Amino acid sequence: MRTHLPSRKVIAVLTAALLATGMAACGNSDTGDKGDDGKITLGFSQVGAESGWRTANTTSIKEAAAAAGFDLKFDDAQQKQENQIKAIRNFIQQKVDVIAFSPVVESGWDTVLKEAKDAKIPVILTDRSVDSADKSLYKTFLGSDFVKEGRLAGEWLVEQKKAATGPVNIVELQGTTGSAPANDRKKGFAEAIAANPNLKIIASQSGDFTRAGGKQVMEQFLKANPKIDVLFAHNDDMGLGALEAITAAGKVPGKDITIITVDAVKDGMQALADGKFNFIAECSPLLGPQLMDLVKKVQNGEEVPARIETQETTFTQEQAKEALPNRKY
Ligand code: GYE
Repeated sequence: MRTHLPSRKVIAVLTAALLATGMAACGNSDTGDKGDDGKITLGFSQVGAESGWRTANTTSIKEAAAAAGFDLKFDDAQQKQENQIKAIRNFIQQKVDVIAFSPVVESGWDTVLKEAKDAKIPVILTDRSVDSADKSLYKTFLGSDFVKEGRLAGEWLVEQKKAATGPVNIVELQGTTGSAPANDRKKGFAEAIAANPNLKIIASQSGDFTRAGGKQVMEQFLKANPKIDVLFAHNDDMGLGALEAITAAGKVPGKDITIITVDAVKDGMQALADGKFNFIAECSPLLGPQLMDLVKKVQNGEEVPARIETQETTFTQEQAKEALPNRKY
């Protein structure tokens, strides 16, 4: 019987292989290793639960992550940037494979994004963007063009009021102060209505994207301004809150005051179909499937486009009546 002792060469190869395996196990995110269960771990920091849009967005993300077989670590920041920064730091510590988040405000992210980059964890922005000058701090931004939404709302109003000979008084309910959708929708709307000097924004204040905020600020607007012709609300929820204030003030929403909003969630579409709202610029919250696709690509080291824009439309009252029965959220 002959026994084969391993040659020196074979031992050297085996040792090298063992070392390589050991190294891979240490550097989870470096090597694309997916942890013990082989699943991709995604850390997601959500803004909060401030609106119907946000609830639909959270559902979309949770469902898509489950369908993709990811291990999702989900954190709700309750509309606070400090909570989001904490959550991202936790994700870094836990060595998740990919971090995705919807930044509540635009500014103040460079430090934590740099920490993720140093830890070699790719970051994807979804829904809202950041104003960081260094674009290498994140891989891509998936979301809507908020300036366009504001512009579409303004253009519709310009068309409606083209015969106006006197001043048309507009009040504006802004979204969360410092957030990309509030900044951009305000900008797009203002640019569009500049086409008609009769259209004037006489008051503009944040209602924080919530129904309660919309109601409260609209009450103040109504007290301070005897003649309000138009309300532009940066989302459906604030518009829905404002409806209560308008009705309580003895005015008919959709008739005495023209109401334009953004989002097109089910409750907003219902108000539009009922004639209480007059126009909605759509903003889609169903970002989950596209986001998971990007997570997979980024995890595999594939190149992804720097910006992916959501496809959206607008709704009149008639169009809302048609679309409502099939509206999922
Ligand atoms: O329009 C609003 C939500 O960031 C696009 O946030 C999102 C906005 C959405 O609270 O309803």
